[in-house]
Amino acid sequence: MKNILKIISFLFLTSSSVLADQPKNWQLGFQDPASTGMESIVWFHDYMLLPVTTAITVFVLFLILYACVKFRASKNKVASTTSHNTTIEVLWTLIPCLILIVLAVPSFKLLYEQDTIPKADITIKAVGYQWYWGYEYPDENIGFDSYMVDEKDLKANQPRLLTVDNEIYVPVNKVVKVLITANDVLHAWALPSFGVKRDAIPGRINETWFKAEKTGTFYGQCSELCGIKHAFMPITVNVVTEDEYATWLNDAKQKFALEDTSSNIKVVKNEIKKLN
Ligand SMILES: [Cu+2]
Repeated sequence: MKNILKIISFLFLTSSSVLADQPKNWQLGFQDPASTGMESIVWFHDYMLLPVTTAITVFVLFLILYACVKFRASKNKVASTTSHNTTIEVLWTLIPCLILIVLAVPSFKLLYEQDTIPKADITIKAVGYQWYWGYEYPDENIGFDSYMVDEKDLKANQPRLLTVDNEIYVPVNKVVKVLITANDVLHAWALPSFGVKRDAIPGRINETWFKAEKTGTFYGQCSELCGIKHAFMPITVNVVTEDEYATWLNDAKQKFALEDTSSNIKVVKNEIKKLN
C-alpha cells in the first residue's frame, strides 16, 4: 500500500527529488522540503490527507455511479418513496466525525510545532514595503533592503522574478526566528521549502521560525496581494555553512551597519529616570 501511494505521489501529486528549491514549470505539489517543519507538512499531506481524500472521492464516485445504474428510470417505473433510514443516517454522521478526529491529532501536533518557537540562534526581522523587503539582524545591528533584480540584469542561472540584489544569509542547522511586519500595507513572508508563511501586518509583529537542514539558495515570494508590484518582491535565502555565514556577517557589518542607537537608548533611559 505504502509503495503504491509513493508511486502515485511521485507520478502526479507531490514534489520529488527532481524538483529543487524553487518553483518549476508545470510543477504540481510542494517544493522539496528543506526544514523539519516542511518535512512534517509534506508527511501530513502525503500520508494522511491524500489517502483520506482519495478514498472519500473514490467512494462517493462509486455511490453516484451505483445509484445511476441501479435506480435508472427504465428499470424503476415506480419511484421509491423511501425517505429515512436510521442506520445509514447514524453511519454518515459518525464516520465523518471519526475521520475528522483521526485527522485532527497529527494536524494539531503540526500546528503546535509550528507555533512553538525553540530558542533562536539567529533572529531576523523582515519588513514588507511596497514593493520590496527590508531585513534587519537586530543582534548584529545590520539592516538592508532587498529588491528584485530586473530580467535584463539577471546573470546565468538566476531565476526570473525570484532573484534579489541583497539576499538573506543563514547558517545551516540553526534555529532562525523571523519577526515579520510591514510598513505600509499587508504583505506576507513565505518560503515554501521551509514551510513558512506569515502575514506582514503594519503595526504588529508576527513570528515564525525554521531550521534549514541543507545548504543552498531558497526562494519565496510575497504571498498577500499588496498592490501593483505584488509579484515583484521575491524573497531569497542563502543557507550556508557556519564559516561562510561568519564571513558574510563580517562583510555585512561593514556594508549594512545600522546607526548604533545603544547610546541614544541610554540617554532616553536616564531622562526617564530623572523624570521619575
Ligand atoms: Cu507584498
